[in-house]
Amino acid sequence: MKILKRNIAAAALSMTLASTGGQVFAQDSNKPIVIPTHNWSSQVVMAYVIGGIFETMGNSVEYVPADTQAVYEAIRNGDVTISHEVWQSTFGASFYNAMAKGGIIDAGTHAAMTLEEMGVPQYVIDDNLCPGLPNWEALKNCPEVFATADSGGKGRWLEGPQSWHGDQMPERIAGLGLDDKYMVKFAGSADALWAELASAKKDGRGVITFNWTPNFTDAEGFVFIEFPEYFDGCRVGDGGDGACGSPKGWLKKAANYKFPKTHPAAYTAFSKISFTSTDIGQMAALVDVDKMSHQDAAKAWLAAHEDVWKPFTQ
Ligand code: TMO
Repeated sequence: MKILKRNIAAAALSMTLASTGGQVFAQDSNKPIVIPTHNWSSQVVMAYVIGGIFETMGNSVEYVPADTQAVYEAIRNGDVTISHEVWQSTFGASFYNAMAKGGIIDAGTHAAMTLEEMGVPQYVIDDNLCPGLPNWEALKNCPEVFATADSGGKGRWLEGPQSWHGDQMPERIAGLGLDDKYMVKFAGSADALWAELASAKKDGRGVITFNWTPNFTDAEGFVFIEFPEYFDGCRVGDGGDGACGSPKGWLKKAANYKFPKTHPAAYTAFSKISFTSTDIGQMAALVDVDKMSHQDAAKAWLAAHEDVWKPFTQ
């Protein structure tokens, strides 16, 4: 009993209390909050945006480049503190696999709805380069429109880096019975997708690439192909035949399970953070259209949108 009492007293003493806007927080640890950076623009800008928000609250932050799938295991183990863009289609499985092992928590969902899907630039539809698009069945009649020098006479799907999806797109092509007419090429980077879209537009030629929304391309117009509707279990990795499109999905935040305890004020702010499609499109455009560095883009975004982020800290 005596020992128990002493422990409680010690715990009470070590908990310095701070008050913000009516809420009382135990003070955040001065250990850095570790934020991962990945290989698409909005994610990196948002890393610095959220890090900047934490810094205004007196926290220290650290950025680490991280693999987009392995990061959930790193968060579970505590090597990385948060993930601020958990896209359902590409990373939902890795997130929930890590959660099932214990150590990673769901820290809420952004307002933005997401889609990560193959599609074509708006002019492909407007100029009727493949009549019947965006319905996927139209693809059967025009592989030659999407053929390139390296596609062996088939139509080419330019997929993102393989670390995002694994073999889902080759498996989908097979599942849909399109494999005698289409092939997949993996891009080395997001920038390679944007370079190919720019080059195809200059020539007015047909092109199919992986893309997603929210993104900077929303402003110009990008049309996602409409595949058979997604359902749980339709992918080859989940036991299905792969003949389905991507889910109209969520965008979540994740955290190591100790983060609410070590940094209660920062965690509370992180749990409130909810970006819209507009916010995320702006973050990407500052880099991919305006050609700013990720850090400068984050600074500019924070300076211009205090009305959006200040309430998360209150
Ligand atoms: C994860 N991503 C937004 C690139 O599809």
